[in-house]
Amino acid sequence: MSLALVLPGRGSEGLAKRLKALDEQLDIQLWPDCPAPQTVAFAVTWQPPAGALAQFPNLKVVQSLGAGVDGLAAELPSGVTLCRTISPNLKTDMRDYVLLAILAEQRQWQATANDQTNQHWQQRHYRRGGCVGVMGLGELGGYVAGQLAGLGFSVKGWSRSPRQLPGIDCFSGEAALGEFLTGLDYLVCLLPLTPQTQGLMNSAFFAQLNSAPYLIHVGRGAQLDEQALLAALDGGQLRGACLDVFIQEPLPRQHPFWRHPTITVTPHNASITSGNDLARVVYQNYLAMRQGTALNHVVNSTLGY
Ligand code: NDP
Ligand code: OXD
Repeated sequence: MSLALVLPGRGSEGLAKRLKALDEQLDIQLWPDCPAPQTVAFAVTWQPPAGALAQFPNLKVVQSLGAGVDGLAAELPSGVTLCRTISPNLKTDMRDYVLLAILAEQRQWQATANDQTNQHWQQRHYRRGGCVGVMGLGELGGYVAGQLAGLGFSVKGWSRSPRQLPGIDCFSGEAALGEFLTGLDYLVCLLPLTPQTQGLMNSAFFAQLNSAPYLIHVGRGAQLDEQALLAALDGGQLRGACLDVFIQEPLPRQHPFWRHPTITVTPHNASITSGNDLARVVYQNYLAMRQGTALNHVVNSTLGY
C-alpha cells in the first residue's frame, strides 16, 4: 500500500523526506512519476491537476495540504474520504495574524511607519479593545474567537448551526446574520468556501453593517464581492480592510486593492502549515487508514467542509 504526493510546485521531495524520517518503510510515489498507481491508497494534494487523482484506482483517502478543500473537491473520485490538515500551529498562527491586523489598525502602525520614513514625529490617536465579529466558528474561527475573548475583546460569532462557546455571543444561520453584523468594530471571515458562502460579502451584506467595522478576510477570495468591498469602503460602511485571500491569486499587479489607502494586502499567508506539522498530520492519517481507526478532520461530503 503506498502513498502518493500530488503536489506540483509545492515541494514533494521535502515532504517525502520528512515522511521517511518518521517511517523509513513508507512507500512514497511522487506525482507525476508514479510507477505503480494501482498500489496508491492515500494521496496528499492541493489543487490537483485535472485527472491526477483518477489515475489511482484503489485510492481510499485524500489529505488536503490545507485546511480548506474548495480547490480539490471537484477532482475527488467518488467513494474517497477527504481529510483536512489542521495543526495547533495553524490555529495559533491564524490567531496571531488576526490579532496583528487588529492591533496594527488600532495603532495606525502603517501611518507610523510612513512617519519614520519621512522623519516625522507624530503621536497618533489609537483605539483599544472593541467588538470583534467572527464568521465561522470551526477549528480556526472558534479558536480565534476564544483567544480574542480571553484577551478582553467583546466577541460575537456566526456559524451555520447553533454553537455555544464560552465568552462568545453566538449567532447562527442567515436569519441571525443582521443581528450578528450590528455593532462590530472588527469583522473576521473564517468561513470555508461552499455554494452558500460564495459571494456572501456583497453589497446587501455590507448594507447591514451599522458601525463601520474593519474587515479582516482570511477565508477564501470568492466569498467577497471585490467591487462591493470598494463601494463599502467609499460609502463608509467599512472603515478599512486587511485581505489575505483573493478571487485571483496572486493578486494581479493592476488590481485596485494594491494601492487602496485603507486596504492592506497580504499574500495568502495568514497561516501556513509547516513541513514538519504536515508530515505528522499525513503520517497519523495514513496509519489510521492502514489500521482502520478513525481519521482526523474528515470533510463532510454533504456540507463540503
Ligand atoms: P471548519 O470547517 O472547522 O469550520 C467552518 C465554520 O464555518 C463552522 O463553524 C461552520 O458552521 C461555519 N460555516 C460553514 N458554512 C457556513 C454558512 N453557510 N453560514 C455560516 N457559517 C458557516 O473550518 P476551519 O475553521 O478549519 O477553516 C475555515 C477556512 O479558513 C478554511 O476553509 C479556509 O478557507 C480558510 N483558511 C485560510 C487560511 C489562510 O492562510 N488565509 C489558512 C487556513 C484556512 P458549523 O459550525 O455550523 O458547521
Ligand atoms: C488553507 C489555506 O486552507 O492555507 O490551509 O488557505
